[in-house]
Amino acid sequence: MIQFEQTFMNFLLHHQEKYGRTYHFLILMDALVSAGKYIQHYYLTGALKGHLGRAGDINVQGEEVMQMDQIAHEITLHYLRNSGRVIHAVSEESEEIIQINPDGRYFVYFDPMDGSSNIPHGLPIGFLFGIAKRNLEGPEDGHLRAGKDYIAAGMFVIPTGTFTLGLKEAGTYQFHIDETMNFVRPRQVMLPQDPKTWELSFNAANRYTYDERIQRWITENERKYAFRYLGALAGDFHRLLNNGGMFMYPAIVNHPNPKKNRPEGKLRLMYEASVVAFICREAGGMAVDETGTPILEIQPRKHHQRSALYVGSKTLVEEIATILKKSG
Ligand code: AFP
Repeated sequence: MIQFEQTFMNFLLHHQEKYGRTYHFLILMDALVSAGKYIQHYYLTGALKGHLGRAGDINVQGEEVMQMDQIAHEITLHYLRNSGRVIHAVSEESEEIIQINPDGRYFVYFDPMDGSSNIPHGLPIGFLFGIAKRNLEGPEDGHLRAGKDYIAAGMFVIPTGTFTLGLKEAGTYQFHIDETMNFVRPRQVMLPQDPKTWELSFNAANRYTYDERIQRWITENERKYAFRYLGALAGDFHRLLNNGGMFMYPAIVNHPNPKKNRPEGKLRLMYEASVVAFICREAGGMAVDETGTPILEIQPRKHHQRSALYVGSKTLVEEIATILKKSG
């Protein structure tokens, strides 16, 4: 018996109709989903084609390897340009802000291949993006938008074939890729309330480099939860959304080699922390930085700004925020 599935595009058309929205967002989303599928394809066939090595390596055909991150960046830019809807884009793979179309309607902030240490192993990586809309009431100055001003944020887990999209004040939905390369079977995701399935996710090797208050919290609480860490935010956050708990990448402030401290955190605010914070808010959770400030409230000063991140189930993140707001 054939099981007919609702496609992502059909879901989105209905969403736009229900909320009286324009077709412009559909065109932009079509571009991002096309990019997601192409990146998925390149990643799946990358080992055979020799794309999973480091840039500068020579593959079996004797050609110089183009890094997967760079391929993913080029694919995404191609589709964003083609959409005609994007004013400028910020990409993890580009030093500068990429000016695209002054008459566009949206800003897109993206990381086309997040979790690069997984690439040589063909393990899951992420393609993360946040979208903000231009000022439609008056002149647009092109300033960088805080997460609270995003209208949508999404994440592809590649090559697993899952796509998660948070829509402003309308929830978070997950889709799976099918054999025809369509994302199908929308399912609304809410973080589970019951702590029974909650997990903690952080790089345990960094544990003793965190602020003492965070170290203390870990010691007092870790036995209550299972522990999982993949090293690619999309994969770790995907688990978290379904199981609940907290992912954290705290500031590094007690490294034995002070030069290796990262008081501002490691993750990027605009296309990592704010993306998962937005998706998480729409799924009933929250996210804060090292000062306990909600990630979505942080106004970026520069496009590659970093931030510490605590994201997940509200009670856990609120507990951490209270600790961080008290002086050490
Ligand atoms: P890379 O893309 O440089 O591997 O960084 C991935 C990432 O930004 C995020 O996806 C992970 O959660 C985090 O960094 C992993 O960092 P550690 O390797 O320090 O644990």
